[in-house]
Amino acid sequence: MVQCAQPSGYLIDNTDCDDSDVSINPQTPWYVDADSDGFGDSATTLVQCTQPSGFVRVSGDCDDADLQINPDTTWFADLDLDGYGDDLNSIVQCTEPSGYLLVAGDCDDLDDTVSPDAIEICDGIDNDCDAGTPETGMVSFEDVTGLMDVSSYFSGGGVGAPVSVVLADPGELNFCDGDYYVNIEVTANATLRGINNPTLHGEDAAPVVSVYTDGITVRLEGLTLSDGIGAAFSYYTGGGGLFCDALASVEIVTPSSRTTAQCKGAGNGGGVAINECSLDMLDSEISYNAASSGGTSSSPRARCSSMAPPSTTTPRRRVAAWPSPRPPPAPLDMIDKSLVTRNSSTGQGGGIYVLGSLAPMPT
Ligand SMILES: [Ca+2]
Ligand SMILES: [Ca+2]
Ligand SMILES: [Ca+2]
Ligand SMILES: [Ca+2]
Repeated sequence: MVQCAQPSGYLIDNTDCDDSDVSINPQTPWYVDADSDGFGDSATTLVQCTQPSGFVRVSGDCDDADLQINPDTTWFADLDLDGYGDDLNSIVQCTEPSGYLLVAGDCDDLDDTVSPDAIEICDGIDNDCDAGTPETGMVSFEDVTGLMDVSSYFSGGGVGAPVSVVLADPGELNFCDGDYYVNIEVTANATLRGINNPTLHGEDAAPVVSVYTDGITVRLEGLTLSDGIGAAFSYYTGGGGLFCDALASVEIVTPSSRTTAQCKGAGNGGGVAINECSLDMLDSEISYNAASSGGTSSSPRARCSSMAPPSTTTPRRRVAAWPSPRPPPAPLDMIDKSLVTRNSSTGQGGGIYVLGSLAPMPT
C-alpha cells in the first residue's frame, strides 16, 4: 500500500518472510537440530526470517547428538539397579535424572533378580517379567546359598517309570504346577512345597515321600501325593503317600491349599504310615486310599491293588549332599482341620496308620 499516512496494521519494513506467523520475522532465532529430533541446541543459533536448513524454532535439546534424548524423553526409575526401569515410575525431561534409565520393563523394581533378563524359576513369582512364561513342570531348591533350578532331577520320570530322588540337603524343595513321577527319600531337614497344586505320583514303585533318617523334620505343604505304594516296616507295610520309619518329625501343613495324600499304599495306612515318627497334620486331606494287612489289597483302584517292596534297584539321584544338623524329633502328634475320608482297609488304618509313634493317636 502506498500512501503517506501509516494505515493501521502496516509497516514501512517489508522484510517479514511469513506475515501469517507473528513469531517469525527477521529477529527470529533458529536452533541447530543435528539429530533431527525436533529440538535444537540453544548454543548454536541463527537469527533470520526464513528457516535455515537443519535448524528448528524449538530449543532445549540437551544432547543434540542423540535423537532419543530431548525435552520429551521419558526416564524410568531403576531402584534395584538391574538395568531395567519401572514403567510406573517415570519422569519426562531432557537431562538424565540420577537413578533413571531409558529402558523400561522391570515388573519388580525392588528385586534385582526380577527383570526381562532373568530366567524363570519355580517360585510363584514372574521372574522374567513375561506373564506368558509358565512355571509348569519346574522344580526349585532353596538353601542358604539361594534358589536354584533342579527341574532336571524330576523331569525324567513318567507314567509307570518314576525317578528316585534322595533329598540330602537341608532346604526347601518347591514343585510348581504339573505332574511329577517320583519317589523321594528325605534325609535332611526339608520342606517340600507345592506351588499351584502340583501332584507327585509314586507310580506304585515306593511311597511318594519316605523318611528313614532319625532326628530330621520334614514338612509337606500344598502337595497332592498320588499313586504311591506302601513300604515295609516292622511286620507291616503301608504309607503309599508318606512313609516315615524313623525318630523323625513330619509336619503336613499347608496355609493356602491342601496337602492331599491320595495314595493307595497296600498294607496298613494307605495314605500315611508312621513308625516311631512324630506326625503333625494341619489342614490336610487323606482320602481315597486303601490298605490291607495281608498280601492282598482291598484297593478299589487296580493300579494300587498289589503290594511292592520299596524300590532298591533304581539308582537314587542326589539333589545335594552334605551333613545336616539333627535336632531331636518334636513330640507334636496332632491332627487339626484335616480331612481323612473315603479310605478303606481290610487291616488297619485305611488312611493313616501309626505304629510306635512318640504320642500315638487314633487312626
Ligand atoms: Ca537430541
Ligand atoms: Ca530395575
Ligand atoms: Ca527388578
Ligand atoms: Ca517364577
